[in-house]
Amino acid sequence: MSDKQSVLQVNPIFPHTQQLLENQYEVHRLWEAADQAAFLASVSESVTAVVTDGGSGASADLLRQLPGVGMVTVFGVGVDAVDLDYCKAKGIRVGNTPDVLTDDVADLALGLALGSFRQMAFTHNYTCQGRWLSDGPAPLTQKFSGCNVGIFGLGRIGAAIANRAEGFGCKISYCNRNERTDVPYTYFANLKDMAEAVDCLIIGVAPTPDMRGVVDADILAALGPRGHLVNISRGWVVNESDLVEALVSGTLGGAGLDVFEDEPNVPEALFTLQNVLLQPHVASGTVETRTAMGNLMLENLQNYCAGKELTAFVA
Ligand code: 8YV
Repeated sequence: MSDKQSVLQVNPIFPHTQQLLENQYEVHRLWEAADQAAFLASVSESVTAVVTDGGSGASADLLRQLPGVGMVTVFGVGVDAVDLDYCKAKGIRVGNTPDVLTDDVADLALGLALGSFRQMAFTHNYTCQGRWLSDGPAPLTQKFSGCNVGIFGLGRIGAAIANRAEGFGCKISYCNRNERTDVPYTYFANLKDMAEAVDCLIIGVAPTPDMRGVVDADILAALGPRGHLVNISRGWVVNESDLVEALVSGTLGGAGLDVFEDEPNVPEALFTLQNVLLQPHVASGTVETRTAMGNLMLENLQNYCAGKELTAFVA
C-alpha cells in the first residue's frame, strides 16, 4: 500500500500540475471511471481530499459519498460549482486560486471588448476568406477608446479591468452591492441604470447563486444597439437565450464572451454573427497563469495535509 495521501481528482488538469500532483499523492481519477458510483465506493475509505476545477467543482452528492474528505482544492478562483453550504456544514475546507489569474482574466476582458467593438473575429475571417480582395475594404466598426465602460462587480478582477480600461481613456462606472470609497469611479447601485449609461458592460461578478440570469433582456435592451457585453465571469449570470435574441435582432450591438451557460456547448446561433467574439473559457489559459494556479492549488492541498492554514480559501 502507498504511503502517499489519497486524493480524488474530478477532472483532468494542466499536465504540469497533474504531474506534480501524482508525484506527491495517490490520485484516483474519477473522470476515467466507467461506473463512478462503484469507483467512489471503492476509494471512499482512503480519500481525504478532492481535487477539482472551477467548472466541475464538487457537489454535495459527490462529497456525501466520500465521508473521509476534509478538503476540496479548486484549480480556479470560482467556487460556484462547489456546494459551499454542504462544505461549511461538514467543516470541509475549500481552497481556490485567486490573484494569480487576475491579470490574464482582465487582459482577456479587454481583448473581448476590443474584439466586439472592432468586430475582430469577422474582420479576421474577412481577411482569410479573401474578401478584402473580392469585396474591397471591410465595413467600418465602432471606436472603443474613450467609451463609457461599466463593470458589474468591482472585485479583484473587476478592478484590474477598470485599470486597463482607464489606459484606453475610458470613463469607468461600476455596479456593486456596496459603494467603494477607495476608487474614483462612478457608482451605480442599480445594474439597469448603469447599463443605460454605458457603451460596454463587463461582467466580472463573483458567481454567487443570486447572480443567475441577472443580465437579462431588460439589461441588454438598456445597453442598446450600440452597446457591447463582455463576460468573463460565468455564462449563467446572463440569460443566454435573451442574449442570443438581442444579438441576432440587433437590439444589442455586440458581445465578447469567454463563458457560456452549458459549457462546452455554445449556442450555434452565435457562430455566424458578425458582432461577436467567442472564446472557449480561456481567460486564465496561459502557461504562466495555469502554472501559478496549479502551484497555489497544490500549496493549499499540502497545507491542508500538513495541518496548516490554507494559503487561499473560501471555507
Ligand atoms: C478556469 C475559472 O478556467 O478560475 C476560474 O474560476 O473559471 C478558470 O480560471 C478553470 O477553473 C480551469 O479549468
